Amino acid sequence: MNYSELGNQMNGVKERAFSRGIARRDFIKLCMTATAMMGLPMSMHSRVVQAAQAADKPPVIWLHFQECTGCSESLLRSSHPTVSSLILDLISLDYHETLMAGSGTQAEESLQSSMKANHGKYILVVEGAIPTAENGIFCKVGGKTALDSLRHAAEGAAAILCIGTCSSFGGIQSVGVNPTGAVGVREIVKDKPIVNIPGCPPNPYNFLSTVLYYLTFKRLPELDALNRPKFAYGRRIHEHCERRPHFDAGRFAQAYGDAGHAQGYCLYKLGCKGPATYANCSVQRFNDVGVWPVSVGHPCIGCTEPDILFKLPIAEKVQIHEPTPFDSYAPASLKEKGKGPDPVTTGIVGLAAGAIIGAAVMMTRKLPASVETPGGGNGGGPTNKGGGSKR
Ligand code: FSX
Ligand code: SF4
Ligand code: F3S
Repeated sequence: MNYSELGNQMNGVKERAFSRGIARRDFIKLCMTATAMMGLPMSMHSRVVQAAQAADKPPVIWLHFQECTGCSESLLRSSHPTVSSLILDLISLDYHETLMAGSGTQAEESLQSSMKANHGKYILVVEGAIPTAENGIFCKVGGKTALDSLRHAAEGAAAILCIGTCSSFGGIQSVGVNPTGAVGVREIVKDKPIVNIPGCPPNPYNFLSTVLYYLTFKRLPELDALNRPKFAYGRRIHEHCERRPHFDAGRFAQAYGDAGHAQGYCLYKLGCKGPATYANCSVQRFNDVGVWPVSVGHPCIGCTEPDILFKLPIAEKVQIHEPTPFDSYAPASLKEKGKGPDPVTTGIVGLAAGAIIGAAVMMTRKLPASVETPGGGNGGGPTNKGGGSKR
């Protein structure tokens, strides 16, 4: 599908403004990016758009436990508000402790009535780990322990989305001696489909794409062995890193602020965990300016990996499994001197091996201003059992 065909297709979709004021052009861009992120062909874009416009919004109950609320913050405080706006338009957010206006008894009643009215149909989003030591007394909301609240809410959920590494794997409060016995949802709930969207915090696009996939196909996306959507966590960061040509050429920053660091050399010797971390940060990046830890000179600390984040020292080097580059990488000699490899060239050449994400993201950036799009509500539905397949 070329730009012109896409524009015609979108102009043919019934125009409807989003209640939160998302411009039609932004709506197209978000859906295109999400479609590409999900690894779907661009021809599926219209299906994603239709699902995003459907009238029925799935009820969502969002619980907070042991965490810093950075997951909600990163989603809601983005410099570009359309991702959060779209998410909030796609779902019916019945309960979210940090967003809802009500409090105390009123909030508790809202939670209980939504769970009762939507039993078996709602999506449960969990943010934060669950303390299990001493019957979970270390985290209580509304007089109930997180442990009891999770078990009760999980009972009537169609599926559970764990946003962030805390609810996925236990996160920072679970490391070391773990005095509160903090664990992720998967250690407690065994009989519901669970999707883990780790990251500390995770990229909002990964959450958005998971919700859109669910709305579009009425099932959960394919998952890896850690219940992470393969479309977002199927590859190691190292595979598409803009510093990869330097790694392949043996050019490493040896210390923060040295000449190699300043020139964008590989951060492996500073402890970068990219070679062992499955995530799409190097492709999808964060915020409008498109940064991610490695792009601003900090080694990846493996925040999507249960056995790396806060468990391996930042400076410790991980084992390299693939010392030689794939044929599809941009040659290391591209910028032998100067600032380092061009990230766009590296990203696109690297992605030619299988991902269409980069190309589609570039496409959305080039979308002509004249292409407009509708907005609207959504659809929900039952789910499958998700995944558990190997990476
Ligand atoms: Fe955990 Fe989320 Fe890290 Fe914080 O709430 S994944 S501590 S960024 O924000 O749960
Ligand atoms: Fe990029 Fe880190 Fe791999 Fe170096 S080790 S190429 S900085 S992901
Ligand atoms: Fe986390 Fe590493 Fe990405 S630290 S944000 S997985 S670059």
